[in-house]
Amino acid sequence: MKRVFSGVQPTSQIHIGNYIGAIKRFVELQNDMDCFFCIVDLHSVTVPQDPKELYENSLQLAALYMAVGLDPSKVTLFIQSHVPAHAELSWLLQCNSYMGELNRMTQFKEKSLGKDTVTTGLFTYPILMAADILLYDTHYVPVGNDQKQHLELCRDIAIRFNNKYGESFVIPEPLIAKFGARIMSLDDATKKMSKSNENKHSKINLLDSPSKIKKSIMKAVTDSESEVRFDVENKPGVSNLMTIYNVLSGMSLDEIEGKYKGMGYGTFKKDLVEVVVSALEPIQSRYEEILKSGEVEKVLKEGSQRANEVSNKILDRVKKKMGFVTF
Ligand code: AQP
Repeated sequence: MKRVFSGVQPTSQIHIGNYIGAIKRFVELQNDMDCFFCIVDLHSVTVPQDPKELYENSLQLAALYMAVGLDPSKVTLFIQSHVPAHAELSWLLQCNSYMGELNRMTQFKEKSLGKDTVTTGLFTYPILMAADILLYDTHYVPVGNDQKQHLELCRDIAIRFNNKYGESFVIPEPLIAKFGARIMSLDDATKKMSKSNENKHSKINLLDSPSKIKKSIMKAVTDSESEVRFDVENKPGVSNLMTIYNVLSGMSLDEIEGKYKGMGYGTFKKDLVEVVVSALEPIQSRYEEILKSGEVEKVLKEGSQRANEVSNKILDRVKKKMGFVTF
């Protein structure tokens, strides 16, 4: 069975960009692949976190993973910091990668822009991500489009390591959807929907109430025309809303265009509210049930046990190749 690894940071609330670009796809893969899905808490502390919020967000994300349909009897769900091999392999890979490579990472440039100081962790973040993936002999990594460059770096590091020390790592392939891999911000369709955007109406979180969803969609930027038409270049706002509509309802773009021909944006947006609310309602009620059931802790403990078993073997293999004494 091919292996899949991916992770989400327990930072702030999870939005529909994270869902459509990554988490929804995790659910689609769980029946056919050996999947490891991680709450990447070590990544989240590359920028300041309130300890209480980090704790709560980590458990909430585990409950959300299950609420969207990830079945713990099929997939391994775990918290990154419960598997020390991630940090250890990250160090070994840091000693086999170069400043120049990291200097080229656009996410670091964006996240450090305008800041007086940034942590070294933010700079070396992509190496930790490479360690996460390579530790599980991963074949496929489902991620949003913003992670493409990090995945390329991961592959470069693995290929170079294999050439230097002999076959050590499986070379992973990114799984980036052709459609929905970059959901844009509702207040500025030229930027990706982002957790860190301070405007709460720039995004729809998975746990948002119907009235908040309605407000955010009704406020979403469109353009001065009134035609519901998919044209990313000239109509980025409308095209983004159509993408969300398409992915959450299953209706094709042609069908959406046909349905709203001559009707303007008002009706289209009102229906989109319905589409989003009905897609999120079952997730939200299941989320509440899971939180009450107390099963999150048990799932995470079992997940970390399996993740430790699998990753320790691979770490051992890598350390032997590098010449570390192992017994
Ligand atoms: N807008 C997006 N569209 C599609 N996919 C997205 N992802 C993130 N934003 C979008 C994908 O979600 C997965 C988990 O992301 P993360 O928790 O590691 O992400 P993040 O990139 O920190 O999330 P944000 O919202 O983008 O946070 P900030 O505000 O810090 O920039 C990944 O697979 C990611 O590609």
